[in-house]
Amino acid sequence: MGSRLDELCTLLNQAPGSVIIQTHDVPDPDAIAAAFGLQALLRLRGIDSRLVYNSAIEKTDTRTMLQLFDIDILPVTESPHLKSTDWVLLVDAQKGSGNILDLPGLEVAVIDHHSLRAGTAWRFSDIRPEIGACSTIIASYYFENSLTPSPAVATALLYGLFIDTDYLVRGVADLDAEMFCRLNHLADRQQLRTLRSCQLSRRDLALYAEGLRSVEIYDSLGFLELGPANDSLIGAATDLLLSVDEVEVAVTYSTRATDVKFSVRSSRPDVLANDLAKAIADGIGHGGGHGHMAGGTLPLDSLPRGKPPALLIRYRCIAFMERLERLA
Ligand SMILES: [Mn+2]
Repeated sequence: MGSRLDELCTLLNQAPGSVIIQTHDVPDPDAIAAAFGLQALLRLRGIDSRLVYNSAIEKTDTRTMLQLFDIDILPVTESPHLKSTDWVLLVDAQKGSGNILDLPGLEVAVIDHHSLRAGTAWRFSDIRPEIGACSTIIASYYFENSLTPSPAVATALLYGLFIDTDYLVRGVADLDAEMFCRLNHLADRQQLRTLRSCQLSRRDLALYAEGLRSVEIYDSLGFLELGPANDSLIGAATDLLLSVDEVEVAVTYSTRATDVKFSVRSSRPDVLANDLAKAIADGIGHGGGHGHMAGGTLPLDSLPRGKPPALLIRYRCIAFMERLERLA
């Protein structure tokens, strides 16, 4: 029996055109690390690939990763070479999840740690929702095949693992902990400190300051409203809100040019963040993620008239919590 990597390489060796590794839109450190780690791994097996993402890289630490590790990833808009004969491998995302652009090529393979989306056929799939970071799965492909990641790949994967698991406290599986130990031997500590020290921009800080004044808490449910902010900042603000003593379920939202972006965190085992995200977006947008960490988007033109997002989101969250209590 070959390994999963063997299986993937056998498939990709039949590609009629280029192999493209695609992350979800607005890639975060875990998505970038997983794509970078996989590209280097495939190269060890003689398979060349190109990295592509859609939209923007918004966070300063994610941008710094590209420089620090010399990661060659281009936005779709700067990738005119994309063809319908390409084979696309998705990392940290799945087709149809609302946060991934459909490229001209054929999506043949996926490696992800989000919950399985039904109705998509893959020629290779490794979807493990119980794992804390996609970087962990990529790291395991190295060690299972007795391969050693380069210091740059190990450091990137370790940072991706840190960010998605909130420094090993959120959704950590045994495999995450094991890969932490193995990557930790190989990673560059100074580079990790560099990344840790550039997570916020000054503009982010100003948005935070304003957002913190908006916090409202009802029982264990906390709300925070941010000005027009990027996805990563919205996620980070929700982590901060969850760290407030009384708050066990945290919801942050931000009204932007064309949509309302929201993020959900839950430390309560009976409240699944992804279920709450789906309830918030029900019929008007997209929502999903993990049990501890989720989010979604509501396009502005799909919002019911006369109901400001702040009211709509509060109403839907409170209704969700009441429904849970009735079922309990
Ligand atoms: Mn991830």
